[in-house]
Amino acid sequence: MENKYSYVSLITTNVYLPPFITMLYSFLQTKPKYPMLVLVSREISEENRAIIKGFGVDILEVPLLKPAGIDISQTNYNNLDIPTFHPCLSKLHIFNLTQFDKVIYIDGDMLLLQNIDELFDAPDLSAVPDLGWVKNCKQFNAGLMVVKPDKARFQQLLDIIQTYSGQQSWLDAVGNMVNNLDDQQVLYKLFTDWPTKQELHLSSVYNMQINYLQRSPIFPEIFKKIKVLHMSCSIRPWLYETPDEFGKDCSKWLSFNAFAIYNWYGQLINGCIQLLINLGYKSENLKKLSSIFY
Ligand SMILES: [Mn+2]
Repeated sequence: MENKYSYVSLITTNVYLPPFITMLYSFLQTKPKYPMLVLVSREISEENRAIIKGFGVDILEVPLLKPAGIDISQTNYNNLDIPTFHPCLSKLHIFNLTQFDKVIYIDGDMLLLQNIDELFDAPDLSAVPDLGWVKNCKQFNAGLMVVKPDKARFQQLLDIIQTYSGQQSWLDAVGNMVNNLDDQQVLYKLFTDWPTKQELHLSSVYNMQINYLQRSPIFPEIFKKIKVLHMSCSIRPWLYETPDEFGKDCSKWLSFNAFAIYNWYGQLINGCIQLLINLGYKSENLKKLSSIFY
């Protein structure tokens, strides 16, 4: 019998639709051999679900995964200023999708530049080592993951959320004190031996984080090889009203290389926002997005 494979992504707030649709559009441009399933939380409006489905993908509603102690009935999930609320934890639902033999998870802030169907041949828990955020950290970046869903493992991840959610801060995988319970922190607690499993370490072309590019001496050669670009830092082009405003913030810390790519991505997103508005998308306060990192 043929294996059941699917790409999966996640959206939990309506304001995240523009970058999400930009990812989806770029994904479909690569002519993937397998379908995409979009996980949505109940906060995603009917109108926005219809827009997502209009791209020919399936959607599946999932409950939000969150640290303990938050009253769901009192929470406005589009208000991302709640410090203890971490929508990215809901990404862990991918481990529960046992209707599939294997899934490839893709973050909504990614851009697909080339087809990546070959990753379905990669082993369970393949991902790209995350060398950017902490020196010598050999753990993975959870923006793109190859996962074989497994209910027992999903339960283990839920248990970890429960265990750590009551705490103010704890030691992360490399010994730093952190106070945010995000998807990566939870995954690192379970997959502690990942750094030593070389066979799971994918090439960085499958998850090239934008802030790495400014340090790359071989740019632009490497850009031609990149398959998936990850806008994984705090400057998000869609948060700015004008290119000038955006440029001012970028020039503080991004190299010209990264700025050029960011600017190009910003224009792509703006095009998608226009398309979405034509499809009936209500433009909300995009600046609310600044605290989302998935
Ligand atoms: Mn991301």
